[in-house]
Amino acid sequence: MIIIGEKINGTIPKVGKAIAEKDEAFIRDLAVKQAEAGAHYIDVCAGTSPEVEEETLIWLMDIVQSAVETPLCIDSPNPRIIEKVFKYAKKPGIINSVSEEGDKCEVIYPLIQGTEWQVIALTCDNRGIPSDVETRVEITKILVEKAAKYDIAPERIHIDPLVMALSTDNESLLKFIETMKRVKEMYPSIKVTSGLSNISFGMPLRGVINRHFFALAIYAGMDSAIMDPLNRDMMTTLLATEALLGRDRYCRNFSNAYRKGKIGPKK
Ligand code: THG
Repeated sequence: MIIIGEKINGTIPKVGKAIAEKDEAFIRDLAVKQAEAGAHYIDVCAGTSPEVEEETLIWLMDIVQSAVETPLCIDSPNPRIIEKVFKYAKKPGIINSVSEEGDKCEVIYPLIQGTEWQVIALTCDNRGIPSDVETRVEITKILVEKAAKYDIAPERIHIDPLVMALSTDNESLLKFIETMKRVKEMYPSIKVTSGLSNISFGMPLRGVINRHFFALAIYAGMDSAIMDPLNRDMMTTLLATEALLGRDRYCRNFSNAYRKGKIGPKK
């Protein structure tokens, strides 16, 4: 599982406060802790007003890059902001995200052409977020075909089918899995990703729902997750599920993580 650490996000109240107060140590600590917990990429999202988004992102990127070697996942709804901050990244990471809304692909794809950058592609367009499998598959096709024009191969694309809340769509997980299967049939080397908390909106025991969603999505072939690697229960679910699926020889990862106190009850 490719882990994209989500904690440096200005929409989380404590992080928003740290950004407002220019608390460098707080951000640095989040970067170091997520890297130590196993994040392969560190998501940076300003979550500020548009006027200060660019400077905030650059500030966040600088702190993370001076604290850890882990590559960035640059998270902004505005492709023009991503275009502006892109040059401050010291090594290839992930752009979060493009979609079929507006001219996102036309701005981002040329930026990463001829590089090793990857991109998260959301299955939505100017009509909004589809809840059916068919439209998600159709949008995926367009996103991948456009990418090919810039020599961006499917293996550099993480499709994010934008999971709906289970409380509003009872078939949300089933549709996510069906979309993943159809997308991978078309493009076997493509990656599928998701956040892990949308599924449980409006429900009690959200953590339980999120973790079981994760286990089932892993089984169904999800490649990457935008998640909190400091959430011990979630990391326990990840390692347990991978062991159960025969992806952890001699259960070594699971046992080592336990021995080091990374999973299970806090020592
Ligand atoms: N898809 C893509 N990008 C995304 C999302 C997605 N970016 C933003 C968001 N969704 C993912 N990021 C977050 C960040 C923080 C939280 C949820 C999603 C959050 N954090 C709590 C905290 O840190 O205090 C609790 C986390 C926990 O312990 O589980 O709520 O869907 N492409």
